[in-house]
Amino acid sequence: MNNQQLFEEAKKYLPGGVNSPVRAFKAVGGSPIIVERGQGAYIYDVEGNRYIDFLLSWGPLILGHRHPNVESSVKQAVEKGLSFGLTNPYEIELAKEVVGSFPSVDKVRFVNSGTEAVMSAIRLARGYTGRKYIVKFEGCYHGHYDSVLVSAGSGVATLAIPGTPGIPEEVAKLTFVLPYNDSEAVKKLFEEKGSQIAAVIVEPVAGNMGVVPPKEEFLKTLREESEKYGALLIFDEVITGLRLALGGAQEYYGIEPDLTTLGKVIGGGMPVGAYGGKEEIMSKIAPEGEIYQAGTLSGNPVTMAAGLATVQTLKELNPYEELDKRTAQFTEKVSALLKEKGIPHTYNRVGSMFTFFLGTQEKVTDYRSALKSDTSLFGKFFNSLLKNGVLIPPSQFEAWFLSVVHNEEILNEALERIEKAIKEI
Ligand code: KE4
Repeated sequence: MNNQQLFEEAKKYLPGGVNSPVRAFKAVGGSPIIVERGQGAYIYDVEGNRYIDFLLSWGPLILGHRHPNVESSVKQAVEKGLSFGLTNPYEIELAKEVVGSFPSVDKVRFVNSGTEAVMSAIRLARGYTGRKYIVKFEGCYHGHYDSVLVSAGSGVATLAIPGTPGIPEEVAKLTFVLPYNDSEAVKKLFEEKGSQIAAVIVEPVAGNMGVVPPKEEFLKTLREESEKYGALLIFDEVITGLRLALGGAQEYYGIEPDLTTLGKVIGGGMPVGAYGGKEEIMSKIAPEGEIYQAGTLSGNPVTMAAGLATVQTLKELNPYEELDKRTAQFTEKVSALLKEKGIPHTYNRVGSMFTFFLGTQEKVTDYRSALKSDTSLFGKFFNSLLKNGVLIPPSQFEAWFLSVVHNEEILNEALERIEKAIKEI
């Protein structure tokens, strides 16, 4: 069966034919591709079409598809069994690596998704502080956990409203939503409600409204204000952890949070999440402390083996400077191609994560400015790229990625294909 037929088949058994909404290509139109396999910088659909992959599974594949170190480590683990429900050496090894890479993390707990990491970190923050309110930022996504799947209320610092049916307003009302990069709004909210706030959670570099870097002072303000009022600062580094640096955005910007959530890269492509922080806070988690959190497949040996091989390979390669340079050159060239064709756009990049916002030339510094982009033009761009063998995220408001195997030759081929795609928009 071809892509279309398989998608029809999928729709008989899976809501919308997918296991995660964005995969249905609703934001860009057209019928989604069904992926048969990946190799290095490429993925192949069931029809055998090859795409240069800038989606990279939404972030985990910083080493590209099927890196030999990861694959052999997973094979070794599989030959010993898939799951034991008791502690195995791999999870101890990976915990050691995470603690070694993040100075702010004395102890870490593995879970099975970024959502689960965020849910657990917020419960821990509420249990540790005895407070119930949390703060998040418009345009930031922290997984599909009720307390963070909320939208901004009417005013700036008003209580949130449910982001989807199924979330009781009583739950949404325990979350404040502020504009990203708005330090004044942060100071004002803390002045009014600081003593009731358990935690502030932030993507230190936003990836889910498209890439939006933190303004000078923003992260510092969050650190100072939360410190001042006894709230915990949670850096959601599910995307940025081991992406921007081995120690994530907190290393990159030199700001230490109280808790960190991780995912994606630390599982090397296998289902994973993690949360960690200072001993003083993490010691409150069961069975050491009383705040409960658990999971059948947490610390799964095959997942841990994939993550361990990924982290160890990143430590060997230390690819961050080279990735930063190569991505800078690549994005400059894509921008030149768009300019040549007279397509209005702006782009943001931090290290090897970046987003082109089409149809707008206003710098994108928060969710409101991101919304100024032309999503139907983006849809045309996406589908023209796909037809020319280039895969980017099927939504304007996501991050594109490079991997260590996106070498000069592949990027030059990508640029030729992008140029052709732009001409065909
Ligand atoms: P998961 O539960 O999807 O593993 O992680 C949730 C999450 C938490 N925090 C951040 C900063 C995230 O970016 C995510 C998940 N990212 C999206 C795409 N940017 C996942 C893609 C999808 O939902 O299919």
